Amino acid sequence: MSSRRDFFKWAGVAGGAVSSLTVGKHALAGLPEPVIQTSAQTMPPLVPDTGRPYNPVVTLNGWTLPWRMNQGVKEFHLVAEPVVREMAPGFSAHLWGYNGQSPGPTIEVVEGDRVRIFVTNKLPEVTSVHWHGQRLPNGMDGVTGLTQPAIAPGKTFVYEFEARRPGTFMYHPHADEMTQMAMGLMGMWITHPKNRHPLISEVDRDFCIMLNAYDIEPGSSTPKIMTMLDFNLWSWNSRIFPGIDPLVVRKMDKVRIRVGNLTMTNHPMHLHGHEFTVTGTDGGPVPLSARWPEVTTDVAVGQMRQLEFVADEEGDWAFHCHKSHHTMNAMGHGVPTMIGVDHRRVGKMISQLIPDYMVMGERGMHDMTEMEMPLPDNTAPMMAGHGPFGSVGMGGMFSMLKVRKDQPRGSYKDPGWFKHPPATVAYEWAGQMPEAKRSHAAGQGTMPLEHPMPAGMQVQVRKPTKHEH
Ligand SMILES: [Cu+2]
Repeated sequence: MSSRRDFFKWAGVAGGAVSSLTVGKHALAGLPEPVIQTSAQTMPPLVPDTGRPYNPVVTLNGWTLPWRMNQGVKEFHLVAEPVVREMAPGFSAHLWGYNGQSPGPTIEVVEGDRVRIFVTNKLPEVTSVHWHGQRLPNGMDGVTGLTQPAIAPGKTFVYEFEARRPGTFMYHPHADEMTQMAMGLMGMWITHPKNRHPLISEVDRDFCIMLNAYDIEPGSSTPKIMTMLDFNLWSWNSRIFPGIDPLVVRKMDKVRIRVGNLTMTNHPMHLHGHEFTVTGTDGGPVPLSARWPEVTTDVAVGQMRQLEFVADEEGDWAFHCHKSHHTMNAMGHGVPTMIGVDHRRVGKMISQLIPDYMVMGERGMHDMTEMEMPLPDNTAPMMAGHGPFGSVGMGGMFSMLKVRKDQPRGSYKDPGWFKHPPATVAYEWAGQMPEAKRSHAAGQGTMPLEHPMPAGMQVQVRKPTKHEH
């Protein structure tokens, strides 16, 4: 639900887009009242009704912060506060965020805008806001102790600077960062170019994804803040699949996806069915001569990347981090590999002692996606998400690019599952299975070993069960 306060007047919904706001003159002398948003739904783009028109971004399962114009200055009010974030249906986390949500709302401005941001601290400890990647006066950079005093609980600070260069940015605290970022305190910032820019294309759809990660013990709801590497929830905008909305586009739309990474590791972002180009990084637009096509691009910690492509293939295309552990939800890692182990007998013995005991993993882990295993309350299933052909077996940093030729222009409504044309879906072979033939080259490498291994020697490899630092 969003609270609409007196001097933020939403100018109505038109064509799936919300117009930005106009503000009563009497209030301009004071602090703008904060706008709060607690719904985990993707909010329609906030179309500006002042200044240079631009095609606004869509933050998946998030929203854009309304502003007011005050004598030529764009004013925003951020409130750092504890929030409850539904990370997926049936699983909510107690996080820290801004204006009711983690991550905080996306801030969207135009190059050359004079911006004033009021930051109120409703956290139990000091904070500050660093405007990651921006050109600004040193004293506005938001590093506690270095460029400003800390914002004490209950206090409000004012940041003011000109949005000097266009691009994708982030904002996050620079005070007890380990705690505050582990708790979800972060957001994205988009600066649109002032004029047509030779290196920044105009696109039909412009999506924002903040990569973040949490360590929340199954059955609990507050992240462990001391975790350095072994996070168990890998999220986009503090949501995990199947809680992440699809990226819905119309066929032949030019699409931009902006990704920022504030986790503790890198994420190779992989798109199916299309090639994209990285058109922008933290430092700004990439020169045309330095661009190349890719299907996976790594986004390292603290980086921002802009991926662009024309969505010219219809379908439901997976889009995900390619680290396979990052497309799973809360799980313990101290589990040995059980593939090939027949432990039916021991399973039977244990279940006499523990009736709910379940043998798992002896055929791989896909069974986990279909088992109705009893989970503690407030726990996301490890791999889930139901597709048209059964369980998708994914969690974490996973969603879909849904390309449809009949998707209305500007509509982000989920069109449902793709209807595949006849004879275009992988199918089961129903004929005879021929005998396997041995390759003639078997056993005759081009570089034969001088002392060949004794016949029948086998090596067993087991993944370590603990991360060693
Ligand atoms: Cu990842």
